[in-house]
Amino acid sequence: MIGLYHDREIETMDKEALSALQLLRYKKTVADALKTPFYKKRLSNVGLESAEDLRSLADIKNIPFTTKEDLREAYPFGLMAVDKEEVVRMHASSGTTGTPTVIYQTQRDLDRWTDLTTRSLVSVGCHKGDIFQNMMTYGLFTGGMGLHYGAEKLGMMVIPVSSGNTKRQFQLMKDFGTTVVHATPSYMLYLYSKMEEFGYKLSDFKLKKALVGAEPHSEEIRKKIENLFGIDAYNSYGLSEMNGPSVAFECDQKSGMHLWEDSYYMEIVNEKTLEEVPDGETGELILSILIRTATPILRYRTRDLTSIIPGPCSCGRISRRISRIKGRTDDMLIINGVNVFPSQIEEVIMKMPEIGTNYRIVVKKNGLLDKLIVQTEVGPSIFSDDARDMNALKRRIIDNLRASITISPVVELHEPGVLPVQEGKAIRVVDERGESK
Ligand code: DLL
Repeated sequence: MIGLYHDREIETMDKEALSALQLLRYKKTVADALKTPFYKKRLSNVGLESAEDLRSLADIKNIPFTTKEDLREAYPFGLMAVDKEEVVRMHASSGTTGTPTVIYQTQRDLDRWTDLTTRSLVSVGCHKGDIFQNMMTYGLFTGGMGLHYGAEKLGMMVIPVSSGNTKRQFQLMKDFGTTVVHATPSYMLYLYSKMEEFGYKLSDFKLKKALVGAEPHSEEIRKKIENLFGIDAYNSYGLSEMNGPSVAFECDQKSGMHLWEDSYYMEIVNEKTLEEVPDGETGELILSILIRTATPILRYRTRDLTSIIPGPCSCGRISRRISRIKGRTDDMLIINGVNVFPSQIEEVIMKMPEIGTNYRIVVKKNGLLDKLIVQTEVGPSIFSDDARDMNALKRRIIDNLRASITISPVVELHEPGVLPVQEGKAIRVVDERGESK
């Protein structure tokens, strides 16, 4: 539905007005950042002693990047830019190693984030009267609470069920006539695979939309979710350092995610040279948050690989679109010297209609060489005891994968429901090579 906006003025402002707003907000963020010991030192090293030293958006390039390690070193209070009494909420992300990174918010910071999430929900056609079942984890993770308040503000009825307890998810979906769900894409597929076992069928539900995010997924996975449930699925991107969900969100055109540029300043750089890349070229997404005073973060290296989609979107929104996240700079596997992104494997197997709803990539040492194993479930009607059928399918998967990643993996086929599932983000890659890789 083109022309449905939450805040038409901001969402459709012209380029000059947007740039002026960005500069104003960037200066304010620098002024906040200078109140923290961390940035005071960092910025004075490059001669930025006051916000007024930032004269144009071009000057942003002189600001040093901020990394996850920087945020860890600043734990717990090194990046708090307001009095502790002003802070009303914190979120944290632990990642896989050690010290968490912490983000603080004032009430005003939260209000602005909420407004963005409302905007995102409106952009995919959600409205007052929708029943919103929030299957993302509530807690220090931002996925649950992040969309919760935006949905309430829009007037949706929120079912704050959080993640897990699949049987209960079905019961709530049926009894309350859920129209919109928010979940990880892997959980949506798992949900579908369990429907029959728990005694439900699609006609029990009134589901129309799924908002999926928090983990990488291919266009094939989106299509699978849409086809299995007979609904629309929209991609939602965010990270806790930038508040959480609603950094970038697809609109109803499903042609890339609008990165809300009035609230985040984006750059896409070559991950090695750290120079900006042209539109359309893939690089690492660098983000500065423009709408938070309690924890300002400038030029954050997200490690996420994406590109700017050139040209305007037919929905009329000014914020430029980024492509689906293609991987992370740190998730590339090197298998016997060949670079492989897990997303390449997913794209190939999920295109094949025989493949079920779950898969896993395992890498092992086999003597001096690496061994790539692709374990995948097959659809319930496909799995058979006939070894010839299964071997023929394996052969086709191997051929398709070799055409894309140039190496032949070992393929293991499994019955539906056999491979492990996570309540939160899916763990798709298990690298068992240890230090020797
Ligand atoms: O995952 C925030 C979020 C919650 C986003 C709910 C969307 C929906 P973190 O736990 O800090 O925050 O993880 C952030 O997850 O840097 C990406 O690598 C990945 N990620 C998030 N959304 C997507 C997506 C939340 N749509 C990290 N596609 C990010 C691919 C995603 N990767």
